[in-house]
Amino acid sequence: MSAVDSTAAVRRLTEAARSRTATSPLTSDLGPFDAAMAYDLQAAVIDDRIAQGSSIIGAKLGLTSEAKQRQMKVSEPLYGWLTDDMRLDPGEALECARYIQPRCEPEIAFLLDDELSGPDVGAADVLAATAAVMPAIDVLDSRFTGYAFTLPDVIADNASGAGFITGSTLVDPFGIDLRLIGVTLEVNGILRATAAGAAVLGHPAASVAWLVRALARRDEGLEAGMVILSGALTEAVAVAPGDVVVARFDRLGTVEVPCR
Ligand code: 0L1
Ligand code: MG
Repeated sequence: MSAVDSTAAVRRLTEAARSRTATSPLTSDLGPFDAAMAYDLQAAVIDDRIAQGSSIIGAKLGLTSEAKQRQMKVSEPLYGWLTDDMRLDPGEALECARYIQPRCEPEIAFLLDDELSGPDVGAADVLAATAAVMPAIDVLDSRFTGYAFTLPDVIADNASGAGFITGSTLVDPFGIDLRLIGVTLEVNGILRATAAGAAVLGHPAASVAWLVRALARRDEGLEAGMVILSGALTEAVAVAPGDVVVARFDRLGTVEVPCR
C-alpha cells in the first residue's frame, strides 16, 4: 500500500464541504490506505480548519452500536473531532442548505472536568473525569455520495461530523446507570427509533474509554472542558427543511432540532 497524496485528499474533502457537493470515496480514486493513514488525513483536515480559525472543543465516536455498524457495513468504531463552528445553540435551526445530505442521531454527551489520556483508561476512569452528561444530537453529513465509503474514507472525513447540539440539562452521572438510559427519536411527531445506552459499546463511558485508548496510540488525549459525543444509540435519520427532530432521554432530558 503506497502513501496517498495528503494534499489532494484534504483538498477533496474540504472542497466537497465548502461547495456542498458530494465526492467519490478517496480510496476509489487515490488508492487504498489503512486506518492509521486515514487518521493522519483526518488530522490534516482538522489542521486546515484550525488554520481557517476553528478550534477543537471536543471529540465524537462513531459506529459504536451494532445498529450503526450494520447500517454502514463496518465492524469497528471510529472517532473524529468537534470544532466550535459545528456547535448549534439550543433552539437554533439546522440550515439544511449548509450541508450535503444531513442526518441526525441521538447520543449521550460527556462534559469532562479532567484530562483523560493513556492506554489503560477504562469506563470508571471516564466517569471519574466527567463533570456531567447531557442529551445530544449528532448531525452527520458525509462528504461522500450517498454515504458510500470504506472505513478509512469515513475516518479521513472526520467521522462524517458536521454539527451537534446538546440539551440544556447537565446531569451528574453518579447514581445513574447510563446503560439503562432509554431514548426515543421522533421526526415530526413520528416515532422513528428507540434504544438504550447499552447500545453504545455496552456502556457509553466504555465508548469514551475506547476513544482515549485509541488516542493514546497517537500520543494524544482528551482535555478538561471537552464535550465528547459517545456514539449513536440508534440509526441516523435523514432530515430535510421543515422537519423537527426530537430526542427524549430518560433522566437526561430532551433535545430538539428544527430544520429549515
Ligand atoms: O457519528 C457517527 O456514527 C458517524 C460514523 C460515520 C458513519 C456515518 O456517516 O454514519
Ligand atoms: Mg454520531
